[in-house]
Amino acid sequence: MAAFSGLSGVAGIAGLSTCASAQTDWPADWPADSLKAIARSRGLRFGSALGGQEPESQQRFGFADPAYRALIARECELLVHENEMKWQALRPSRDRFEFTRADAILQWAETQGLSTRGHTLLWQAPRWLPAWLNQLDFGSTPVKAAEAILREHIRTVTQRYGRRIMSWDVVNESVAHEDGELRANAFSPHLGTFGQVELAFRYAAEYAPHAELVYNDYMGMGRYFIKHRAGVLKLLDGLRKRDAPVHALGLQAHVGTSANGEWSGRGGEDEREWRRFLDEVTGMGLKLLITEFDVSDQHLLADTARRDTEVAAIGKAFLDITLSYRQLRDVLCWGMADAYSWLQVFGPRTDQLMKRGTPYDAHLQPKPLRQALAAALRAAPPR
Ligand code: 9MR
Repeated sequence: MAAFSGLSGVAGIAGLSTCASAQTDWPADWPADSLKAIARSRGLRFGSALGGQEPESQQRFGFADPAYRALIARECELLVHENEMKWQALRPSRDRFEFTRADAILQWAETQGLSTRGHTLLWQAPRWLPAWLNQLDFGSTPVKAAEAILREHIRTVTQRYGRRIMSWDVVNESVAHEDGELRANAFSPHLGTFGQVELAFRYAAEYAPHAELVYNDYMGMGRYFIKHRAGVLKLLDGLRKRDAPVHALGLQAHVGTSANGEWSGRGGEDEREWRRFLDEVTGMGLKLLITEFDVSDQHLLADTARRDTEVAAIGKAFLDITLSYRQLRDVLCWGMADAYSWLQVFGPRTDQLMKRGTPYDAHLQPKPLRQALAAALRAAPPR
């Protein structure tokens, strides 16, 4: 069992990954049917996030590992940049765009025949916007200035990639989890918290008329998300009433258990509430995507076998319900292997064991969660 704790954990995982990197072929004992083939047989598409180096992050990213890239190419037909298309990555300053890292991943995806989703044209929380924007003086005509900055960003990014990106997370996480209200940021005094969302979708439709335009958020099953779900419904309904060009809701699907067992929600009432939510969203004429699936095992017992079984069961319960909606066509994991998962850094386990919330372990060996994904995809009603 690999331990994960800050820098020593990073070194430990690095060692494991060197050993994994020696394998460049698909090992004979890996699953015969790829997840993308299983998904395709049901009219679905399967994919994953992939990240390159991120300055100042403790997280490890798999793009530099040939074995991990081979795994992604084998299992996936969709790809999304984990970080490289965010404002913080693309916009070192107001007057500069930096596309090198985003381009590299996109080019690799294309050589492998993968389609890339774009994430994200506006992440509303100030924490994930660049410091220069958070501190910006919008001048004497602030509404015009704010509109111009948002428009320029969306125009430049979408036009650079054109039809190479056919689906965009236009706006990410506008709704505050705690109270269901929209998040304030540097744009909100000038454009409004709702207004900036609407504008972002209008600009995206103007400059990427070919693309599927998605609102992406992490509201999930369970009581923990009651206000969050209500806030998302209110936002989507508001956008619809104003005829804003929104096509789909991205369900991030970071499922799992919290300390009080409330996070993921399993059991009758939680599942009914989740269906009610999905019914309302699809009732608005919106499509669904699973955009960032993984399972947090932060509060599960240490024993590896039991933990893996529980992780698979939590994941499968969520997938079975959610995949029953034929309006859902795309399923993406937020990373395919534990060594490269954000879960190791955000909310680590108190026993410092590596979290096991993705389909493959740190040696790139498949786990019960991979089987659960395969089974859920197989059981999905055909599209
Ligand atoms: O996994 C991503 C991590 O490497 C970044 O540090 C972080 C901030 O940019 O974002 C993580 O990805 C998030 C995604 O962009 C939006 N939904 C939640 C994801 C996990 O935090």
